Amino acid sequence: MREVTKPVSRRRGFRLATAAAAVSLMSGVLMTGAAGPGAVASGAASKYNVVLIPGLTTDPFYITMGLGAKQEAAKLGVNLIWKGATTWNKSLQIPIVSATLATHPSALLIAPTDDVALFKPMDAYVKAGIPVIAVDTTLKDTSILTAAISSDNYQGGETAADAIARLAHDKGEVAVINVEKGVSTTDLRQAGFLAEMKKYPNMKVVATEYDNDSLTTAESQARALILAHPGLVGIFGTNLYSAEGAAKGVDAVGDKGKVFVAGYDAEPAEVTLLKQGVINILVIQNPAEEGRLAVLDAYNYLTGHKSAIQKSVLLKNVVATTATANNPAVAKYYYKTSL
Ligand code: T6T
Repeated sequence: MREVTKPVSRRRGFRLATAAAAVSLMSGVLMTGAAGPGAVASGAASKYNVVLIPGLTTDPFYITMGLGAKQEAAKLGVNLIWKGATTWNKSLQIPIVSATLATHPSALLIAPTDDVALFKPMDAYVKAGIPVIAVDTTLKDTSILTAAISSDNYQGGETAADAIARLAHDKGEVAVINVEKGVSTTDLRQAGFLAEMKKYPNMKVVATEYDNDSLTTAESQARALILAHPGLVGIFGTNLYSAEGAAKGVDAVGDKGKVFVAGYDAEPAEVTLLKQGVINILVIQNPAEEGRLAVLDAYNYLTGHKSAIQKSVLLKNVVATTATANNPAVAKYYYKTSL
């Protein structure tokens, strides 16, 4: 029988769960179960168990996404289960995705760590009649997805290129420190950066490194890049760990203000480096909103309001520079570190 709940509009503002929520904050487990306005009756155990599998559970980007998802779940009366690997690694994520299918959740929200390797394990849900929503990263073949929610990653890469060019007066050598190939978000950021750099005839991209999401690897790569390329004026770190590692490498060799760093994301250590002028610009995403929309899409699907779901959403980025780092309009987007 079809549910009689009304579809919940995606435009509705971001609202914190209040008294209704008996929210469990334990990692890897159920995070809510209380009813919100327009959702299941207060006190009733939710019949919807929605699983959120992030790229990794320890990354403030995904923690902030988890918070947004948790708040929306509390409002809608959905049980949210948060689980995943503690490091970025498809061979760790795939078994978690596959094992979770045996629990028969109502919906899967997932940031796939590889745009091809995760297809099969995600498709197994679809074959079992469970909707799958990609949040942050996505697949190459999106045909199995109920929805995909991300940021404008290509535009973020372009912004990073323009920022370094401006700081370096449109000339010099630059490098990219990326995560690994096959990650939809960071691949697009790199593509946007490389394409935008072509607009500057006196600038040259001399290297692209892959750090496997390791801050310490990114740091040594930055040091090595600086040694190998005396004309280096900028590094683009395509995600949180790449950016923070790049900045630490630049700082360690005393090249702050000589090698400009454009980074992605905004966890506390990055924000400190931004304020110190080691990182010059951060492209910040809105992971809380991504999490909120993913839960909402799942809810609308499960309650028979599929027409309220937008198949593909790209959220706008926010840019922070050393000059604007303390501006509350920017600072409100800084990431959280605990659920
Ligand atoms: O930049 C985010 C996310 O968007 C990306 O897909 C993977 O890296 C982060 O989680 C930051 O570490």
